[in-house]
Amino acid sequence: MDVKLFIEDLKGRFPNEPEYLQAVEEVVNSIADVYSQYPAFERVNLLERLCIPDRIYTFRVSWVDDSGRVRNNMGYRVQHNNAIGPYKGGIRFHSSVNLSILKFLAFEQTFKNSLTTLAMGGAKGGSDFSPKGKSDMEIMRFCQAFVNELYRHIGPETDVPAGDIGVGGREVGYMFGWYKKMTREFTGTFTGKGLDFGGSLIRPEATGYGNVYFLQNMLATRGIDLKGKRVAISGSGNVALYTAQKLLSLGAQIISFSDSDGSIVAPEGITQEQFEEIFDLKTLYRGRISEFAEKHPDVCTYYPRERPWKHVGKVDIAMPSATQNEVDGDDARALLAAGCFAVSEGANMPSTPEAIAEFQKARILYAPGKAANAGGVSVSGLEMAQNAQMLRWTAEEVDNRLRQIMADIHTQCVEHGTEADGYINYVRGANTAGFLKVARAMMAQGVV
Ligand code: NDP
Ligand code: 2IT
Repeated sequence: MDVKLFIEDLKGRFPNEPEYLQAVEEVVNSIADVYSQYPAFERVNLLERLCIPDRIYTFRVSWVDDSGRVRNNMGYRVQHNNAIGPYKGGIRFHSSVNLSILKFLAFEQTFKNSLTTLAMGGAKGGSDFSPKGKSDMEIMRFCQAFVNELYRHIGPETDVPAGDIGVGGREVGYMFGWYKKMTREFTGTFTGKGLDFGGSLIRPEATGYGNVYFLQNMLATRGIDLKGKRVAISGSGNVALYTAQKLLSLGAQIISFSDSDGSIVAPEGITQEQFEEIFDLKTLYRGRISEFAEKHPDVCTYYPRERPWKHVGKVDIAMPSATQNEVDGDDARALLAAGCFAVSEGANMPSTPEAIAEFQKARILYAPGKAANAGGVSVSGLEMAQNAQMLRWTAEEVDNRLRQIMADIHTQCVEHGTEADGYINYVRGANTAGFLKVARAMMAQGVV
């Protein structure tokens, strides 16, 4: 297969979708060798069918704000691939959302879900609606208007949405409520639900905890312990906060957080008490990270409009947990110069291709999001299993299964990504393992 020709063709057909093309290019480059070993794949043009989503729904979402004005946003659901299970993936509400971003996320989700060992296909949806500064009732009306269009296309065995940026327990609750009203059915069609109506214990924590478990597996390959390590985190939402919570419990130091307005850097690390203050600030009060810096100028410095990476000083580990393309080549070089020897991605595609090349050239431990952040969707899969059984498992049981799944994902990366010199190329490993399962299923199911 000619990778260059393949990518050029996709670029010609989807010229205005840079994030989608970036995600596809990375995967296609790393599976090209394996793909070529199976001529049967090429005969049925399997790769193209795997890269182009099965279908995309696009719709207008009209809702009424608190002043009585009618507002219009765009809504989308990208159903990428359901060869190994029902479509599954989160919903993102953020002003930056467009089709390119949701197509990249749905594409990545397909490989990630394949790695989880569970039966889930790949999807993603969302809207350019920004929840920031909206009242609770505005959020509710928006969620209802969004689901009023979406409900026809989803279902417990069809497509199961969940949270992502800007969508947490509150939004999932409102969407589930409207879905239930429209369909007159109580089913596990959304995951990340409240604990009283079918949600799974550990789902809120799962992405952050899972990323730390994956990191521990990576560190173990070099005999390194987390205790005392200095960790730079970006973001301060669901993924960032639970990553920090787990890291603190294991004795690591948290050096930074960020949000879309700027970053805080605490050179001596933050205490458990300070973490709890940040947790409440972001979850209970929906505040800005700058408010913590204003209150604690002795603990940290605030860098407005900056990402943390160039300001963290000496650092051992980076866990980008905000958004795509938030670590560029310069950031990667700054992290390496600061002593960083491991990067484990909580966000989806946070590192640019140039940054990934820097990490791999330096032979540091580098885990792409589709492996490292798969804990969230894994526990979503466990929530689906519990809903289907009408049962709820204990926190301990879910957490143990999560640990096992992250270990299994790590094993798959080692199996498919170990290079001749022993370096584990987690990008190649994750892409290859994720690809092969979906590819085998597609081959078995014919051209559909
Ligand atoms: P949240 O909405 O809870 O938090 C997102 C955080 O990232 C906030 O601190 C937000 O700041 C910041 N952020 C968002 N967009 C930008 C931007 N364009 N520039 C700078 N900062 C930004 O989302 P999650 O924590 O759930 O998601 C974070 C990342 O993790 C995303 O990439 C998501 O796709 C990924 N992910 C999430 C999973 C989950 O289960 N929730 C599972 C796997 C991956 P602000 O508040 O200012 O917007
Ligand atoms: O990117 C992701 O894996 C998520 N946002 C979680 C998706 C899910 O269905 O739980």
